[in-house]
Amino acid sequence: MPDRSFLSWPFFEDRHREHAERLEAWCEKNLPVDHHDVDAACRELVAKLGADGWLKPTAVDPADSAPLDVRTLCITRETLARHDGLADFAFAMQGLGTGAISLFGTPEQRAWLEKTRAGKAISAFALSEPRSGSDVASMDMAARRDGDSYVLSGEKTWISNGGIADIYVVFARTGEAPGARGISAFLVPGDAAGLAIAERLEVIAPHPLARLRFDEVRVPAAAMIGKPGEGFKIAMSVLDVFRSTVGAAALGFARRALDESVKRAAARQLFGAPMAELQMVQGHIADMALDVDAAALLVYRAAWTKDMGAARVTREAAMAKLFATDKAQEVIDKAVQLHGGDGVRKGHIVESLYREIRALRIYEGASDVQKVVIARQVMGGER
Ligand code: COS
Repeated sequence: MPDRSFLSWPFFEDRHREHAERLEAWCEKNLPVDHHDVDAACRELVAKLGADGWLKPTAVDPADSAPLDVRTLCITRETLARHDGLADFAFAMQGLGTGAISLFGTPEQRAWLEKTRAGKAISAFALSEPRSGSDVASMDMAARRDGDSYVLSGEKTWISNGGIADIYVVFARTGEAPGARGISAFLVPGDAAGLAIAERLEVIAPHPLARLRFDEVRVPAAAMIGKPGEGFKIAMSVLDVFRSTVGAAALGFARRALDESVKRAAARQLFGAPMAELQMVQGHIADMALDVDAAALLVYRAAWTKDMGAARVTREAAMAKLFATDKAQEVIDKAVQLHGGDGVRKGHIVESLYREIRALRIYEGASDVQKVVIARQVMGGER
C-alpha cells in the first residue's frame, strides 16, 4: 500500500483527497495497459481517461474561466505514474500540448479544449528543434506573414505525440526582435498541408515521439496564440505550470520503487533472516523514503504556490522538477540494487521504472537548465 499520508498536508483541500482516492481506484481497475503498440496504447489511454473524466484538469473549461489547478495535475500525474508510465505520459501531454491555449487562447482557440478534455483530440507542444533545445531563444523555425495568414517553415524535434496529435502548439520566429522577443506561438492542426513526420524517434521508454517537418504550412492569422513576439514568454509560462508536474511524475515513479523495495525486503530471505533486518538495507530504505518526502514537499509547495495565485513560480517549479527527478533516479537505482538480478530483468516493474525515469531529467528543461533558472532567480533577488 503506497504511503498516502502526504494527502493530509495543508497544501491540499478535501476535493484533492477525494480526487486521489477515486483515481487510485480507477488505476487499480484500468492500468497498466498493453504497451506493445505505443501509438495505439496512447490513443486508448487518452480515450479512456477522457471518457471517465480524468482529462478535465489538463485544460481550462472553456465555459468558465477557472485557472488550471496545479495540485490536481500533480496528484494525477503522481498517481498515474505509480501505476503506468504511459498513462502518465498520455495525461501529461494533453496538458502541456494545450497549456498555451488554456493560458492565452482566444475563445475560438479554446473550443479545442472541449475535445482534448474529453479525450476526443490529442495535443502536442512543439518547441524544441534539431539545433535548439535548452537554448529556446535561438530557434530557427520561421513564420512569415502573408496577407491574412502565416506560413511556417522549419523543423521541430523530440515532439511527444508527434505523429498522433490532432493539434500542435508550435513556436516560430516572427522576427519582431532578435532572440527571445521575436518568437510567436501558433495553433496548427495535425492534418495541415505541408506538415509531415520526418522521423519517428525510438527511446528507452517508448512513447510516440517524432521529428516534424513544416514545409510552407499555412495557418490563418487567427491561429496565433497571444500577441506577436510573445511566444517565448508563453512557452516559459506553460513550463512554469507543467514543470512541477514533471516532478510529480518522478515522485510517482520513486514511490513505486520504494514500495516494491519494501515488499522485496520483507519477502526475501538473506543470511537466514528477512533482508529487511540488514542495517545496510534499512539505510537504503531510509534514504529512499527521505528523498521521496523531500521531493513531495517541493512539488506540492510549487503547485500550492501557483494555485494560490502567484503570477510566476519559476523558482519553485524549477526546484521541484530538478530535485524530484534527480532524486527519483537515485531512489530507483537503489531499488534496482535491492532487487538484484530481477532489477535489470526485462519486464520487471523496477527495470521499467529505471528506463522511465531517465528522460524526465532531460525534457521540459534539463536538470542543468533548472540550475541556471534557480541561480538566476536567487541572484536576481526574485524569491
Ligand atoms: N515566465 C514568464 N516570462 C519569462 C519566464 C517565465 N518563466 N522566464 C523568462 N521569461 C521572460 C524574461 O523575463 C525575459 O523577458 P524580457 O525580455 O521582457 O526581459 C524573456 O522571457 C527572456 O528570458 P531570458 O533572458 O531568461 O531567456 P534565455 O534565452 O536566457 O533563456 C532559459 C532562459 C535557459 C531558462 C530558457 O531558454 C529555458 O527554459 N530553456 C529550457 C527549455 C525547455 O524546457 N525545453 C524543453 C522543451 S519542452 S520538452
